[in-house]
Amino acid sequence: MGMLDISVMKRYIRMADDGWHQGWHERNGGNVTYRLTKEEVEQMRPFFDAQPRPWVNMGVTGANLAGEYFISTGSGKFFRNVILDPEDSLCIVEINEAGDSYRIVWGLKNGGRPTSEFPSHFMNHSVRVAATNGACRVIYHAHPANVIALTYVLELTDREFSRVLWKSATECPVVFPGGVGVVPWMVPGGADIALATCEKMKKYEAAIWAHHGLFVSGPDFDTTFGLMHTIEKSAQIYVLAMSCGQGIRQTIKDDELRAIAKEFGVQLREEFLD
Ligand code: 2HA
Ligand code: ZN
Repeated sequence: MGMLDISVMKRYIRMADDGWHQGWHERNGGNVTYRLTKEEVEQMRPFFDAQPRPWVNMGVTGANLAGEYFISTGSGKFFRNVILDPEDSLCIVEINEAGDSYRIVWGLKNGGRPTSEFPSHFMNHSVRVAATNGACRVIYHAHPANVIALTYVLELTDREFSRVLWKSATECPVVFPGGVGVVPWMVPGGADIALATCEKMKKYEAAIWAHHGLFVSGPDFDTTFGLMHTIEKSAQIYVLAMSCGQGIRQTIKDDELRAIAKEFGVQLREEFLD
């Protein structure tokens, strides 16, 4: 029995590998963080380093995440390599009591630090934990090609993207009835994109980063990966349909979206409907 035999670690690694196989993680693209439950932390504690690494101030504060632990991909690490050597690619970090610093307690055995987007992930965990009464555990960022392609041709508004995605596959309004947010192009890795994403994630479970990728959240790996997958597949269908060269001849009508919502008992964001 070791760290890599623990169920949550296996499921985290499988998600990273699934993302690689989907083609969403060229080179070191993308990152994923998972907020461990108290029980999972206790399962893992025997395998933590005898000496944790020094505290690192994040420049952002999430008071509701004080004392939490996260699994994170490492900065500059490739999703493709996670399955080969998790202890080189991943780390577990502990958050201090002020909620403004982390320290590595396991992993990144050859050195390194958590993902360059860790401040973004951390702040978005803080926002989503508040928005979901503590249910949110996963923040996942990837570079799915069809979603990115649409940011070159659609109007960069929450309404436009939500409508196109809802109408490009019938299950979409059921999977993300709240719609998706759109963040304009920004420099990655900094505080500005973190703050802009947080503003969207107060309302939505997913935010598109123009000309860059997609940022999603959820309570577990299956739901979060499934949300990324569903949004990207819907974008792919729209791209395929437009690629036929004659435009969209027919699509799901707004009242049909309302009918789906009624049947499946979900609340669509009404302001996005005509
Ligand atoms: O990890 O995807 O946005 C590399 C990135 C940064
Ligand atoms: Zn990225």
